[in-house]
Amino acid sequence: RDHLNLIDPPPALAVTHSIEPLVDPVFISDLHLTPQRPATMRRFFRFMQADAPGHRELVILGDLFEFWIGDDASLPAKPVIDALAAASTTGQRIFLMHGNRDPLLGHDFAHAAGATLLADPIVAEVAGTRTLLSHGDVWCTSDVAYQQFRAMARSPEAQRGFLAKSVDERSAVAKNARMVSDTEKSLKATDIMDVTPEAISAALRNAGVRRIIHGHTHRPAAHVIDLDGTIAERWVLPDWDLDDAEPRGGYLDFIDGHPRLVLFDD
Ligand code: LP5
Ligand code: MN
Repeated sequence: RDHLNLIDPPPALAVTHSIEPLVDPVFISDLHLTPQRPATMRRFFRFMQADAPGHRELVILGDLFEFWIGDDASLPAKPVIDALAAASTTGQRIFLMHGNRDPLLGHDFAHAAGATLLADPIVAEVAGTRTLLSHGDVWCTSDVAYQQFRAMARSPEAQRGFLAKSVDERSAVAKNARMVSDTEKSLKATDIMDVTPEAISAALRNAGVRRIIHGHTHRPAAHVIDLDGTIAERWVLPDWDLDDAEPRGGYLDFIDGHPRLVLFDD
């Protein structure tokens, strides 16, 4: 295994940049799965049994886990990996994008789960429409401190360095980073933690598409945008927390080619 880790590309480089059309996908993101949130865990397993199987593809747009410190420390996630692997065995295609909490999800995880790691952002044909998919954090361009952290966390060199540390050491660093992040967020104005209209317009123009689907901001919505006199859409996925005082979660799928945002009411 140690030998494999030396020759595997770091997660930042292990991603796929182009995929076959998604015919009837369901999208989720920001589940932040951890044994510390058992109701959220249970809802994920129920989703995998009851909601996901009706779809040809499952697309996870980042932050599946509360945090991920490397595939060699994946034991606590075994039930999650098994649920994904079971779905992929039935023929469902599973796609996984990195989030800011789990940029270290790697080849071993993807292989065990039967999933394909996606570049962020990526353009794909989704239910008949060319669509730009992203976790969404890259478009939070007003959050300068975060963008600096992001550049570091996504760099192959920093990832190699972090993965070379012991599991205990990585775990301590990650827990500390989570605490720092929660403190910093409480001090930031909420609007700097959203995507900026400039970044979204530029991304749409760049990709030559009129539809975006992303997560990260935890502000589920369907936005209509005026892009150079044409109409574009931005669909935002909800985060999941069924253990919170305000339980929430949900997914996005398609009815006759039209996106539909489903928010859990239980
Ligand atoms: O995650 P969330 O929702 O709290 O807030 C995010 C931004 N914060 C982060 C930090 C993550 O939570 C930390 C996760 C740990 C992952 C472990 C593996 C990583 C390995 C990297 C390998 C090289 O993403 C937050 C945004 C918010 O979204 C809204 O967009 O505002 O940004 C910050 O809080 C960033 C801070 O301003 C500065 C950075 C804090 C971390 C500093 C710790 C240094 C140790 C880093 C080593 C891992
Ligand atoms: Mn996120």
